[in-house]
Amino acid sequence: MKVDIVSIFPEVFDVLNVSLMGKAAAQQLVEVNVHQLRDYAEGVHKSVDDTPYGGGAGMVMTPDVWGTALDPLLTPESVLIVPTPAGARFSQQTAAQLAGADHLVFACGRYEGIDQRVVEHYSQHTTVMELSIGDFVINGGEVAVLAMLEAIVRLIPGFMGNPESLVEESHESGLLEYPSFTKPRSWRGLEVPEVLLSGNHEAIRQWREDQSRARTAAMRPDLLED
Ligand code: JEK
Repeated sequence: MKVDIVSIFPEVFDVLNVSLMGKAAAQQLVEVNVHQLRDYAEGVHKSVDDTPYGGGAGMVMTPDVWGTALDPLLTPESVLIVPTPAGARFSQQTAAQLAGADHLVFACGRYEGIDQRVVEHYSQHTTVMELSIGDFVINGGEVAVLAMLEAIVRLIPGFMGNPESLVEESHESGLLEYPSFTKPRSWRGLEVPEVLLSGNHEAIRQWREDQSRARTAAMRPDLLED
């Protein structure tokens, strides 16, 4: 998979060279290229934003600079992803879908976001997805891209030779995870639940299912509504 990221803060993505993404790159499963949007801006000020038509607070990123940056990156096979608080919710299902793509391009906005004509224009040429990582507001697309990419890359077939945990994930029925325990058996007066030491695999499976249901009811009752 090839990934291009366009941002006015490309140094944010230095973090991709560590841990998870670093291993994916070493295995040559993913190749990430980060581009400075300002390199495509004109004039001495290299301005990338302007005041919003219709008025209102803040600035909007101009379509011309985004067009100049994105034109050479996009082909009809690319998927253009635009993080925005007004996007569809990015989910595990979205991550699994995008893990099968050959080329992802992420357009990281700042300020109040990107002139909507950028999405309108590229929708005529490629698949464009406006995505949000959750119902809260952050200052730009960069951190959203880091979260999405980490979720996507760990699902690429062959990543870290780790099919087992992914098989378990695919079996999950929309419930929250059961709690996990490791050594020591006793820690600061707190014991590991007895059933996990029993060796009774059916009892363990049943206990974990009960824990998942109870935890989902307490933390995420919305997941049980159907
Ligand atoms: C991309 C710029 C910042 C801040 C104005 C007015 C109510 C806010 C854009 N889950 C997510 N949250 N935030 C983002 C995200 C934020 C971004 C950009 C993604 C580019 N910003 C910003 C304020 C406003 N809005 C109406 C909401 C817009 C995100 C994702 N993914």
